[in-house]
Amino acid sequence: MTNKIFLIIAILVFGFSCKPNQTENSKVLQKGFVPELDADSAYHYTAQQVAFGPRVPNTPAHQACGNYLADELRRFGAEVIEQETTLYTYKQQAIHSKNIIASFQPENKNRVLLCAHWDSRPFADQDPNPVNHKRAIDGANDGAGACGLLLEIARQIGLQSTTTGIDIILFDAEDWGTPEFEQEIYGSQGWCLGSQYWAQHPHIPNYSARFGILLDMVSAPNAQFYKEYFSMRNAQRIVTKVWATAEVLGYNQYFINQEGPAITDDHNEIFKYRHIPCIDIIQTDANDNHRFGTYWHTLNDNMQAVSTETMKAVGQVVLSVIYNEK
Ligand code: AHN
Ligand code: ZN
Repeated sequence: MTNKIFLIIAILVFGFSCKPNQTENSKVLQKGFVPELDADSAYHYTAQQVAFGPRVPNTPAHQACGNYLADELRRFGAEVIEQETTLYTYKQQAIHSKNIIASFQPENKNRVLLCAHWDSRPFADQDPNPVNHKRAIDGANDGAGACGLLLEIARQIGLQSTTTGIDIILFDAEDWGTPEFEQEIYGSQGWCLGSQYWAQHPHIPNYSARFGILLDMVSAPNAQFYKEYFSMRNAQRIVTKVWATAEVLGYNQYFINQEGPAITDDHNEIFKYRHIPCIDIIQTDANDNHRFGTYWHTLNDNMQAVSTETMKAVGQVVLSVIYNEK
């Protein structure tokens, strides 16, 4: 055998033997850099929001918290647009709404969208005690937790940039859906007002992104996230990627590999008007008819409903997905 032929054979044998025996899941995780999410920092940003009091539109707490969120996102290096408008509730009450849009690498055409709602519900209409039904909730898990996590993700992006551009949108006026005590009069509309507005009036004409991830109620202790129905229908590829990433990271007690219920939420507005495949990571309880956990729309949705373990799981999965996006 000549040296040349030997060399070619050696290269071929070496090449094939080095081909990694990849499982479906290990393909989702390349070796690239992924920062470590600091769950204590996410918890802190959550507590800061809750400390303003319920962030109900048309209240001073809402206005102050909106300014806090926009200022923090700017401090992390994002370009921030505060999209303010008047919207109308199920009762046709005018509310002052502000979507907060934070962009990293705004000139980059390849974009990923992360979002959550930052308002808190004006009614604890699921509270076990009916005297509380017209009181506003802290919304620690339902609102603040997801925004706290997105602030921490923004801080990480500011320290070490991703390959794609990232937009973080904090929607307002998500949680003004017709309360149960008034459903007979008004029907069941009124959710997702801020995202409906943004999706029809994006901050950039014809705005698009490769995909979107909505976080909603992602901080309760022992939360479980099922593959939500509309996410599967409209963005199955993203659902698969996110749940496979969770599995590789060892978070499959949170991210359950089963299909879940169909949920009215901001992701559907984004798909409907902007045609961006968008998933919803949202807690449901399979043992309770897939309702959203025991804190949901009650006065118990306070800082007790926030766990750094759950936030770490969700935040690390999201970071892994966006830092592996080339
Ligand atoms: C419904 O209750 C129909 N959708 C849940 C949307 C929501 C409320 N997310 C948080 N709060
Ligand atoms: Zn809610």
